[in-house]
Amino acid sequence: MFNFIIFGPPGAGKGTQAKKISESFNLIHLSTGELLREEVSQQTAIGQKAQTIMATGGLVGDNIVDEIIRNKIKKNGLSTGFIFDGYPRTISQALKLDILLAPKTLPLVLNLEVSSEELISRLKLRGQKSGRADDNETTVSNRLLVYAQETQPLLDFYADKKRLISVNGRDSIEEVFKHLQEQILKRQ
Ligand code: B4P
Repeated sequence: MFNFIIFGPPGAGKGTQAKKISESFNLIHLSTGELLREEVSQQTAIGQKAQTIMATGGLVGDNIVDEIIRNKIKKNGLSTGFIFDGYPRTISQALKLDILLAPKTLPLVLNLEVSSEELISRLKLRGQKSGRADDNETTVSNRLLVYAQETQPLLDFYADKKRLISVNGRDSIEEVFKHLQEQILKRQ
């Protein structure tokens, strides 16, 4: 059984690819962005805390996100693999995830590489189509900044542990998926 993390900056295509990978390899797709948006739409206590942070492009507190993930892992058990999407986003979250998973099932990281110009244009387009509140120009530039400061350091963290695989995320959705599939199959 294998676990994977789909990794990359905002708009890299994590959600898009995680959905395809989960269907193709029978993995449970856990997107912290999606789970947090659900909390916001239901206006739970967590959702109320997360709402303003997400709208400004910041990161929701580690404790909140770790708790959400811990509950989901507990509920599903470890017998089916997971694809974690948008999690971990900080070193603290990454350390916590390694503790939650059994040593032999530590996740491999699939990193999508996309230029900032491409990310901005994709998110602008998505903002126009879906109306997602955090896909406006001001929030997107803050999300990219937060990514560079808080999340990008995870690339070295996982590279040092020999658990990082990088793929060109600028190609078409199907091309990117094909390259990810090849990488996953090599390891199964
Ligand atoms: P997320 O929901 O994770 O948002 P994202 O990074 O923008 O999504 P993604 O990279 O999945 O982009 P997508 O596939 O949709 O997070 C939202 C917010 O939640 C964060 O800002 C933060 O506040 C909070 N949060 C989430 N997780 C957290 C955590 N662990 N800790 C703290 N806070 C957390 O792709 C984007 C667009 O590009 C789509 O429109 C898609 O159609 C298009 N696209 C995708 N691939 C393409 C390709 N190959 N070519 C052309 N277009 C493509």
